[in-house]
Amino acid sequence: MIRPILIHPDPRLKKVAEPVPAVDDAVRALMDDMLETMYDAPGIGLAAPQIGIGRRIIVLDCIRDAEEEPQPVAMANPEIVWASEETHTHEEGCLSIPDIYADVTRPAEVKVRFLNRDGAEEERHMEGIWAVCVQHEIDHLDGKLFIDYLGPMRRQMITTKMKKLKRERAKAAEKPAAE
Ligand code: GNR
Ligand code: NI
Repeated sequence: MIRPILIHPDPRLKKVAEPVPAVDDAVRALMDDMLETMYDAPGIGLAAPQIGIGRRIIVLDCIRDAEEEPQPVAMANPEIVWASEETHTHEEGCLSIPDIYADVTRPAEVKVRFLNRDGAEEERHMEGIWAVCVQHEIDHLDGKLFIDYLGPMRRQMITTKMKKLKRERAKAAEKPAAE
């Protein structure tokens, strides 16, 4: 099931998410909904708070080339257990902040420990766009957005823009165009 994605500002995007006690069928169903929602958007990652669920669950698939096999990954309770000294700057976007892009500097490589879809503990070394994406998603679980890395002026401008976008969307939903 495709779930609606929350748009910033929203108090649910600012909360620290709770760990899942175990990966059960309900968690697996949520992971599947999140992957479906992410592919539909389309995006390369999605965190549960973005669909209003305050649980530490993320999904990602950074394969963007349609010729390549998809590589869906679902993680519960992900933790960065190691980060490289070396950093990389990458232009980031967010499904909760549509059409806004900005450079963010983060560790270039990370090692992430998590529970996989089968509930087994797994560790993955990630680099390139995968490292960018997993750090962006784990930030969501801590109530953090990529615009929090920008200066206060730029962040405020983006927030104002998003409030306007939300108002316009609410209005459009209220008064659907005649068909
Ligand atoms: O789809 C997404 N693209 C993206 C591009 C650069 C850095 C991070 C991302 S994640 C984003 C989807 C999203 O908002 N996940 O939380
Ligand atoms: Ni995001």
